[in-house]
Amino acid sequence: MIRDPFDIHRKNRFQATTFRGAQNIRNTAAQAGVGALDMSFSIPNNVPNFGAPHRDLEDRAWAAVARRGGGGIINEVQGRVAGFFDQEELPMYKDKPYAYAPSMRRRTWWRRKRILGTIALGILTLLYLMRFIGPGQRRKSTSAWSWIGLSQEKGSSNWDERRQHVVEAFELSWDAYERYAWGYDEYHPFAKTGSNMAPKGLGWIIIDSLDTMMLMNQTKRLHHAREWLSKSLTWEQNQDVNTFETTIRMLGGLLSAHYLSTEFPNMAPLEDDDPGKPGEDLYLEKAKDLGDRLLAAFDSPSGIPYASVNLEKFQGIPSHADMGASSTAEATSVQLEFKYLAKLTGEKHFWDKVEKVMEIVDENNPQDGLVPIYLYATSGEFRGNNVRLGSRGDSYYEYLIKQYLQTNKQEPVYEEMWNESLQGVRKNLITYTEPSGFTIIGERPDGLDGYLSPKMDHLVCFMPGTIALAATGGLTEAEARKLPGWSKKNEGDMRLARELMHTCWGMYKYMATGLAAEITHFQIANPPLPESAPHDPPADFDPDHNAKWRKDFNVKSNDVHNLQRPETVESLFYMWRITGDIKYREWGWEMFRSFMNYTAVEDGGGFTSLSDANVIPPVVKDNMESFWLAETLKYMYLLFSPDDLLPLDKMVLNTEAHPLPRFEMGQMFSTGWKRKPRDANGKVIGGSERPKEPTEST
Ligand code: DMJ
Repeated sequence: MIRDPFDIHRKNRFQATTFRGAQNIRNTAAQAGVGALDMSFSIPNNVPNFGAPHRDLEDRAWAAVARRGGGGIINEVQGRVAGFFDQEELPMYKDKPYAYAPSMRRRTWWRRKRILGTIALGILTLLYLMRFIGPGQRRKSTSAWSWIGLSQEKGSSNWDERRQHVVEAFELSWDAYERYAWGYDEYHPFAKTGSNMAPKGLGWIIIDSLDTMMLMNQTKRLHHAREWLSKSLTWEQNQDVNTFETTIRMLGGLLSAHYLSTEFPNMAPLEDDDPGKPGEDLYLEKAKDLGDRLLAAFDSPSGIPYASVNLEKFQGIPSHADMGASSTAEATSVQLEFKYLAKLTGEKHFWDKVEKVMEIVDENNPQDGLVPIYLYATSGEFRGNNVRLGSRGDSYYEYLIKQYLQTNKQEPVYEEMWNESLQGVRKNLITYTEPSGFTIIGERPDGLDGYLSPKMDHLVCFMPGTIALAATGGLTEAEARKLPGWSKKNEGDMRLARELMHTCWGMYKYMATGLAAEITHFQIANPPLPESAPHDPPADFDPDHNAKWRKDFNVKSNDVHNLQRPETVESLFYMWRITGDIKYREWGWEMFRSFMNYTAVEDGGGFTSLSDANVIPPVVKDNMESFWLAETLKYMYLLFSPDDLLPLDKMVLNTEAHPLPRFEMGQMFSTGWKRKPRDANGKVIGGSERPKEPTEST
């Protein structure tokens, strides 16, 4: 039976029984035996910022501990995967000619140290020799893809089968996590261990995966996850967490699980979440409890959220770096989640707090709609002039258009801001590469009057899909073209989306493993070509290593890691749905094959990030990001699914790929602010009275 998540009667009942404010919930938790923890953790050092690719120190650390491929990376996964976890023994992929012996596995530091001297020479010799062994010689040459039934012929694609192979990859990843690191926040597939980000864990991987399991109809696995949620998950922990990451992954994951399980109860159906059953509102109760705690981050002098929040103390904590400033993208990419929570619970303060952030940002009057990447929670002012659509900037733009869509296009202010920003991107950040003319979105580290840095984080590759989504509102291009409002601007936006998609795909084609680097640099003219310049890049990427197109691309040694990121396949999914061009599906399939080829871990370890994706065999990083399950595999699955699964004109996916419904604002909600009028120079008339933050050089 389909239940209306906005059913007023049910909502009131839910509020009355469950939502009596944070303190009551804490009491309830205490009565239920979910006591507060006294353990204190040194944070936020152990709270990772997964969004920041500019972690040079960490990159060097990875390089220092990295092992050359093989030890855990199988060059090609073989043997059928589906169902093997039902067996007593995990498959060992024994038929793989591993480049690395088990002795290359990660060891305890003291043991490594002790043996390092004696084996260093041997390893170096081995690595040296490996350079002369072609990948083909390290692979089993036949039936390398038998387990996914791959046809090498392009014409014989069976998308249902391909989709099923994505499910198998999910099952392999999940079952490895379940076996080796159940309940932990982080999973290290190579070491086959887990680690926590809070004393009792935050459910980082479990919660981020809930809706993927629903979509893939993983009833048994979902049941286990729910059991963990109901028995082990508590937010009552003396732990600082990153406000944004916890919102998009945990709050977003719980809310989308609530949405899918109520709106589409046939997806991985469970009995205990049926109406009237004890687990009926489990996801929502956990979401509400978490939302109350996270909201403390907004108790700053300006209303801009602090970078972190202590869950138990309901206390916001400024960033320990960046002069205490928050990341702009982080402060402005929590709105979808809190607005939906407000709609579900009827608690308007969730809405008001996150909406206020948008007003403050706009009052700063970002030049050409492009925001510097830091924002002070104290004064509400930007810090520095660094503008980019990569880390710390990215999802500000994404959430402008998605906020417009979430409330069924009833809040034109966000569409206006999106259009202004996209125009600003065209004017200030778009240029073309040399000699082949690929379209890129560069960065302006010294502000819009400074130089254009021709680099793109992989994170920027959310843009092609988001531009297409904004141009059509989630309809297909063919449908949107028939609407009266369709204009030359929409045509231009779709062209830009296609060009950027092509460049993002080039970032994959450039790499030895076929998996994109964290950051790609480009060759451009001096001065950079303007957006209006003619450009005509090759349609195909010639595989010849000396092909001309490769001259336009460059990946630096610090940037060769691949963190299983989703942005490109995310855009491929939108581009496929919106344009219907089969090539986007084919590219997605090729990407999936590369992940299977180069990131699978032996002994049923699942899949891992890479420290170096530009050598074969690759260097492993020994970490599975939660967004591998939440986003990358989900977008693969959606890309190969029929188009009516999660229709794009009915929902929005948050920046962690958690689907949330579009909804009417109704009587209770409205846009609580207006843009200040600008003068002829674009300056806000009657600007903010907030005190000035001391300036510093950045
Ligand atoms: C995800 O957590 C989100 O997509 C976020 O907006 C950016 N970084 C990661 C994935 O790369």
